[in-house]
Amino acid sequence: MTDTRQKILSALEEAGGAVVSGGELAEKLGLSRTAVWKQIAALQQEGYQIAAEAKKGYKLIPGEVFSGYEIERRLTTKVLGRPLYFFDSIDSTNIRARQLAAEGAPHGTVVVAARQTAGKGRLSRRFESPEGHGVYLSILLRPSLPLQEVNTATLLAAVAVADTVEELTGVRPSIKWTNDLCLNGRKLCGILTECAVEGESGRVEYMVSGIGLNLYQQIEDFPPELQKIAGSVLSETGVRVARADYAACLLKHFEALFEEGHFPENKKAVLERYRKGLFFLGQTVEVRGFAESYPAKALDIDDEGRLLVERADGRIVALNSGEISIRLPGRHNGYPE
Ligand code: BT5
Repeated sequence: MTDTRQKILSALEEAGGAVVSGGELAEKLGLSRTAVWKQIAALQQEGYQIAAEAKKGYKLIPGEVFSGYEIERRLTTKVLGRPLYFFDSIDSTNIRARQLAAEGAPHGTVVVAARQTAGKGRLSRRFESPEGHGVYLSILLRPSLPLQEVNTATLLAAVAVADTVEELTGVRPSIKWTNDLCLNGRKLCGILTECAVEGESGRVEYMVSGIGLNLYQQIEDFPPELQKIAGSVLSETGVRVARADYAACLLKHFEALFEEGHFPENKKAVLERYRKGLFFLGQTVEVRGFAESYPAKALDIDDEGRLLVERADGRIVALNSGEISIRLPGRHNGYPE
């Protein structure tokens, strides 16, 4: 957003909903009244509701605007979101972040969208990302991490989202291994981490942590096949907070864990917080692999972020997320996998 436009917006905001005359704005900014009017029209185009009152001036009508500018003005981070790319609509923020990575975009680059037409879940599943209902965001990281640490880095994202929802609503979602966040058994958030690895050295070139968070849907807004399993922060807590606040708050929490905590030096602490958030440890779950499905008791997460389960014959196995999905007994209504 241009400097002049920002100044006009600030003047309208400072007026707290009162009318500000065009002449006053023009004088303050050294513009003609026509130039002010053009800037107001541009602000309206960007989504701000501004009423023009004949012979009086302009007033800002409160309302949520989700844009790159609204996120950036709330950012408290040093690294994440600098730079930040915002799209009203895009195929997938993960796809865009990977393209940017290939073009040399720096560590900390963030891509945010108000809507995705091809939001990706794991194993080519689809993540519903409708306009006006959530935040879809990807963070590009260029950590110097060995490949085996990438898995635990993905768990960090779940802790950061839980911290965010808790800060903004007072309610902490639980984590369903590996990376779904749930409230009242409904999935609010999915996380997809993708990475590029150099073949010879096994060095991680970059990773993209993609986070999709349902904020405002009511259950009937979800497609029928998701109505028993999905929820939004609003449907489960009754709290509605602006999407720009969520995006900025999420980047703050992610940065606190990843940058300030110097991941992986703080890995133990991250894993501890992750474990605390998990909601089915100690319970019997159904493990569904490509080849077989079996009941097992969920015991713990190991230091690589794998789920340790005890099979009926007493054998303890460590499960990787890519190959396995978990169902809770009694939730065969299609509980999120
Ligand atoms: C995930 O996969 O949940 C990871 C989703 C990651 C989405 C973010 S959005 C920003 C970034 N850009 C992308 O393109 N992706 C990332 P998975 O665990 O495989 O779960 C997918 C399954 O969740 C689907 O098969 C549905 O059953 C369910 N699902 C789809 N959309 C949902 C939604 N909006 N809310 C809750 N559940 C959903």
